[in-house]
Amino acid sequence: MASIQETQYGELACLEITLGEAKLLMARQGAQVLSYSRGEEPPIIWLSPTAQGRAGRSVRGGIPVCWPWFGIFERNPKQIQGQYLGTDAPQHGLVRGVEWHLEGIEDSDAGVTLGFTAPPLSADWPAAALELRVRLDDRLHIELRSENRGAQPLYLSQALHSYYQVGDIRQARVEGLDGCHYLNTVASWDEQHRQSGQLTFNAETDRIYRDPPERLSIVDPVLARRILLTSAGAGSAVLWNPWVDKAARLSDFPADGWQQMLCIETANVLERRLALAPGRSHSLRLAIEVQPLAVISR
Ligand code: TA6
Repeated sequence: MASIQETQYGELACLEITLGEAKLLMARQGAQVLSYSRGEEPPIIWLSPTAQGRAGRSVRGGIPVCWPWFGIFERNPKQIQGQYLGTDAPQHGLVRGVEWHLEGIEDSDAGVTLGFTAPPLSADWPAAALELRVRLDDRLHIELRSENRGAQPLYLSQALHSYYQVGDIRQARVEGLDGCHYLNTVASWDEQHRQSGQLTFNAETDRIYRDPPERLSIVDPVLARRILLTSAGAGSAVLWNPWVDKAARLSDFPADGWQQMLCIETANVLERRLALAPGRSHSLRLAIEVQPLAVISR
């Protein structure tokens, strides 16, 4: 059975869930995972050392939920833009900074599951329901379920904007994207590229991969571990590291923070946006597992 404690992170009401050697910190605001660690190992999910827990603002790090659009609103497909009647369209959608409702907790020896529902969105967006289920066992499982509660087709883009901790981004690599098409949005939103081999990092990286495989890995020789990501329902993967210059411009982000983090965002964006018929739903799923890297004997 898990231990579940109410706690605070700055202004935010949080839950600290401990199950064996695993520890998870979640904010009710945004149903945002803030941190996730196992035993004495460095955290798996990165939380900025200068992050603030402020009401109404997403915390820098963890797993923010981007919904019902990803990224800059004006970069989204016209069907999505046309659905929103509001005047303020914040980056990454409308649900990161609002209080979600904890529907229930299922706890057993095998693991613990928490279910959250987002508050009804304003009349500026079509009728929809959004749920997040987080399960902690020997892995961390996340499911984001969107349902069209209206009478018209519902278009949306979304991401689990996960910040992973690495020992040194300059020595880390991502396996699994070989052959995938991607946009390098740092340079252009129009030019398609194709990934060749593993992805390594030596500059600001902000890429949208199309049709990624269900399994991706972050190989981290510094921390001697592999973070294995298994997803379902994701038509996109966004890989982001701000590097030196952008890190200096970001809120709640220390100057050298770029060295220890990498975002791999499990997503459906751009031409992989969702189109839900009335009454239909979609689940975006992610499982996060850590494995020791086999030390290659010299
Ligand atoms: O997912 C990558 C990205 O869109 C980056 O371009 C950067 O803006 C990042 O998200 C962080 O966005 P945020 O609004 O959380 O500062």
